Amino acid sequence: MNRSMSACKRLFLTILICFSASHIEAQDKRSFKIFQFPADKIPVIDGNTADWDLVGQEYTVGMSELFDDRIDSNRHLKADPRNLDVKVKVGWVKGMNRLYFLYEAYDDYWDFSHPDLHNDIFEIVVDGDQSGGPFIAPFHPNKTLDRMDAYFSFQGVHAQNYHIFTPARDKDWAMVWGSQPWIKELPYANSACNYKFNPGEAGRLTLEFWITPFDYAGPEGPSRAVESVLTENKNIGLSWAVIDYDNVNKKDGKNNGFWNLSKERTMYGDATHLLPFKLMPLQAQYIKPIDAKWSFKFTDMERRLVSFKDESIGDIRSWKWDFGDGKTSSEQHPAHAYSKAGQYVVSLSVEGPAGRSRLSKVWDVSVK
Ligand SMILES: [Ca+2]
Ligand SMILES: [Ca+2]
Ligand SMILES: [Ca+2]
Repeated sequence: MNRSMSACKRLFLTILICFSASHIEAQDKRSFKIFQFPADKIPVIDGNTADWDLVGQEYTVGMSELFDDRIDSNRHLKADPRNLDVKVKVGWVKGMNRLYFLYEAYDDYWDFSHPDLHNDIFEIVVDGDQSGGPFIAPFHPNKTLDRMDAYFSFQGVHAQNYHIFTPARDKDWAMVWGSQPWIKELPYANSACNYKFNPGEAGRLTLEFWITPFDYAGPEGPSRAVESVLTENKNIGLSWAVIDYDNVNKKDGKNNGFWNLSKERTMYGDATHLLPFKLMPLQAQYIKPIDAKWSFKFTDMERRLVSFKDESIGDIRSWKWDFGDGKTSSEQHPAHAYSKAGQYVVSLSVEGPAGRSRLSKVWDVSVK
């Protein structure tokens, strides 16, 4: 009796271990990187790729990462570069809530003469704060809700889907699949495309664009919208799909290929299935070895009390603050009370093995 119980237990444990192992294996552990452009090397949106030359190969996402999910999302079909070959790079600039993309593609048949969705498409889905969850009307948790009510209150509101036409001829550059088409216009997005082929021909296409991800983007327009704040080392949720149409006369509306970065087809409407993309720091060659930086806050305007924060870059051994009123400090993050109202020139000088650096700000610190 005892022996059979323990055999039973062992069998149960084995099954449990096998089940959890296969479950873990099924999880998609991939993550990707977003290149940080230095502020003086922001790409110009002109379809010319030269300003992406500084982005290393480790940032390129190619066909080997994509799944043709018309067949089976767990089967990794081998892409045929004679039919379709795409490379994508993603970038950002610290201080701006924009995602830059470079999309370079070869297609044996560029399908773009129809005015509707029958068009070669680069589809991107972004969830800037990784809120996750469904974001299109058919996936709304309340199935009794009127479909158009769900569309306006929900679709694209906390994560966004762009169908970008490659190329767009006699057509707007993208379809925002949601109730906020204003997000594809300046100052929230911009794009440029470069190609030399006619409909039905083979060739290469370059698409360069940026978008602004939103934590809230409603149908009423930008007045109440909330941009996703992009900060260094943060992950955002992102995925894309390449929809390849290779026959202008195809009447059934079906595409010839649907290559998805996420293994989950429904990433197009459920942000849970997006993949983490990390907003990378600047590469070392774009950072000065020592660079004085600082910020300040009014702690108490009545007492003219200001707190200063050192944000200098590099190995720093000493700090010298000049508050502009004849007083100084050698603390890293000092607080200072001004005795008189006025506009002050404040400077921070820092020193370390790499040398010295000073940053002064003229009249930013003004107290009354
Ligand atoms: Ca460019
Ligand atoms: Ca093709
Ligand atoms: Ca095509």
